[in-house]
Amino acid sequence: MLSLSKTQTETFRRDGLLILEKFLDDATIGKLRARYDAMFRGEFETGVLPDEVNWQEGTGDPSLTRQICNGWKADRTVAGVVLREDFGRAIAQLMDWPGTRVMIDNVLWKPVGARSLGMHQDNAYLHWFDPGTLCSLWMALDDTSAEAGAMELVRGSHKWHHGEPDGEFHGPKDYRAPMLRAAEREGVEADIAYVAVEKGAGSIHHGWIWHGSGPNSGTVPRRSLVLHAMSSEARYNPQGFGTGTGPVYSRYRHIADNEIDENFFPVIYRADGYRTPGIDSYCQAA
Ligand SMILES: O=C(O)CCC(=O)C(=O)O
Repeated sequence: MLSLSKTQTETFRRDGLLILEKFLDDATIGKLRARYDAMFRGEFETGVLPDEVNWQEGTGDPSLTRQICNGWKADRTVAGVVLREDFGRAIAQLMDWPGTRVMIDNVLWKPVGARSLGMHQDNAYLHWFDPGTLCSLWMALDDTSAEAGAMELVRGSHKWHHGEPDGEFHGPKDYRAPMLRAAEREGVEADIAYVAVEKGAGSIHHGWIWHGSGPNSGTVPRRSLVLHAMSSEARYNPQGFGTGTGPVYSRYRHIADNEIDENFFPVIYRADGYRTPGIDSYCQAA
């Protein structure tokens, strides 16, 4: 059960991030790892394809981080973690939201020798919904270290200029360059927090926090699962459909209104006790 103290909430509001102690048990981690093997082989348990499949065995570039987005739609073991109510409650508490919806999950696997992930601000890609802000829970499925390409979060950078997408995400030569340009513009030194934690631990970051990670020069893979959440109140903003990740995720729009359909972006927690109907039985079927 993930539950955050008042002090952690205050720290999050000041720094835009929290490093968390272990909150996922080893049995769950073992099951997730087995599902990662299957998904990157192209085996999708529910028969539904994830929204983005950026890497598959046999065709994927071995020097890149393997990535699948919205694995919860394809695999109920992943769904059982991503759709947890306590995760939604913790995020709503930090962001002062009435509730929490899943915007996207990331199934990530950075093997030994893989290149970096470019530093970016998540919200820069999200003009297609309003309020276009995320809060993300990053879960380590392996012990992580700076050497093995741990995620790097820049403390306080959620209060910097809100920029536009800048640079490559997968395997850029200089993964910190866009963030360093932003720091120079602010006239500050970047204060980097490494998410160097044991498996089952992780971090939470605000959608305007600069983050990314270096190459995996260690001896173990770095697998992780990320829940990127938006407010339960979020609505589509059609003016942003053509920008950032809009072209992918606006395909679930209603023709008649700007409601975001819960079947594709489920409400996992709301202060009045509401959760999207069916998600608990969907997860239990795993
Ligand atoms: O795992 C990483 O290094 C970066 C992941 C990321 O961009 C995110 O969780 O928002």
